[in-house]
Amino acid sequence: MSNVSPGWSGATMRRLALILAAATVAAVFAMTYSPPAQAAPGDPDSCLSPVSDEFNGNSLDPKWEIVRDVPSLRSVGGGTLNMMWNGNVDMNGSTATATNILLQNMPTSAFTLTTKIDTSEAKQQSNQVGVIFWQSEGSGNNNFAKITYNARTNSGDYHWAERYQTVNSSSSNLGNNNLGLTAGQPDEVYIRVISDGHPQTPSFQPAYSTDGGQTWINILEPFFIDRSLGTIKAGLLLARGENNPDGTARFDWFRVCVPSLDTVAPAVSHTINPTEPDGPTGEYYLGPVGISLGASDGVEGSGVDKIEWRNGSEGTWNTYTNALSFTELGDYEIQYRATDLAGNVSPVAVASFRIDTPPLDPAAFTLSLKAKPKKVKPGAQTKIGLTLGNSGEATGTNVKVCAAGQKKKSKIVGKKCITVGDLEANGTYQNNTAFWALIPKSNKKKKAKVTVTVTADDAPTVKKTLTLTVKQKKKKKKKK
Ligand SMILES: [Ca+2]
Ligand SMILES: [Ca+2]
Repeated sequence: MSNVSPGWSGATMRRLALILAAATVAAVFAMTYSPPAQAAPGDPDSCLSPVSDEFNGNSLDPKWEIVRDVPSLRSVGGGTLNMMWNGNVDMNGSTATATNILLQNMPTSAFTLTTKIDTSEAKQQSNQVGVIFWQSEGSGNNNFAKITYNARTNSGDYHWAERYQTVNSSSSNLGNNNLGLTAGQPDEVYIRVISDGHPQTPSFQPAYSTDGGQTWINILEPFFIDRSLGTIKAGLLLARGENNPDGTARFDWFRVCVPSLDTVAPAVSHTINPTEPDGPTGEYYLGPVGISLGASDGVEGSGVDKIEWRNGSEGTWNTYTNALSFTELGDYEIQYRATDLAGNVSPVAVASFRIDTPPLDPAAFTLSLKAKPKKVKPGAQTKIGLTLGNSGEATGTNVKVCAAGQKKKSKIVGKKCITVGDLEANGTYQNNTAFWALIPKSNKKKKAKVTVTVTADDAPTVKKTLTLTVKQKKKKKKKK
């Protein structure tokens, strides 16, 4: 295999190894075939093939083929297929003795097979219950694979999940094994197998779940079946009942999902972090805002292929991989949608939010004013300098400073307003010749005021008054 290009996937390598070992089909298939996206479990209404069975009614649907039928050890009732163990029988290597093996032809395209099993009476040592793939039986001609939940102890302490494939009556060198002892013996087990529909040597990835299908644990690597060894049938299996002659395994359903039969789009959802706007008024976010997108195609849907998103109602869609994070100020309308493996696209959903700056603290702006000279004669001018500080947490935006005189007593000459622009948090603005104030000649008073006003977006107005001393001529004392 040393000449194989390094870009080949592990599955291709294993498939090729199987093909070379079997030496039955052209290896070129393995080199040119790119499998479709694999199906995953879903909703019963969405992608069930005709071989699925909910086991309703009181008798086994005649669509099932039965190998070594023992009618007394099987029944349908109470919504389940009830199967009893039958001595020390098995399906492994040259042994093909298990009774009541139920089989149907599997789809030749990609599919996901899932079964739900009540294992509450499957807790004696070596009891095996699960799924079998079956092509043929006979001397040197045993071709099948069992994927089973195996109760390892009578005490209920341990179980394991196992996969044993037999090709031409041998189960050697096929990567067979179990997952090792796992604590406990659950009352309910799901077994699932995903096949990629390869035209010659489809792959089969087994997995099992003991938490109602929430968490799936792969049972070893995928195995491969050579179609040239016979039509691939699959169904249900019990084996190794010698310690549990009265035990029963109950199959709630047997579902085979074919992605092309899925006509139901995934359901989508999002979460936003923080969950509530953290701006002071609770109407907007200060940022950053995290958006996590999710999609579910149900228990027997074909599975979510991708989630896409964009900001706004136009533009190209981005494929979602990780949680999104936004920090820039603005109004957001995050549109998103999900597509399943059958190509069904969900309606567009929207996550809307705004990121904005907080209003400035009323105490954020500090303003000091200085007149030079401080004492001004009527008819003269004085320059007014100012120092503006921003001690708040937020930037002061569009900061503007304006000065106004006092009626008849002072007047601003020249520019009356100064545009400061943005004033950073903990920033200062200084202008020693900000304004010029004129004291009119007509002012006979001793004081004159100048009012300076600071405005900014999202900030309260700050006003400060500077009082000037008017230097009036001293009246000459009349000579007596
Ligand atoms: Ca059922
Ligand atoms: Ca679907």
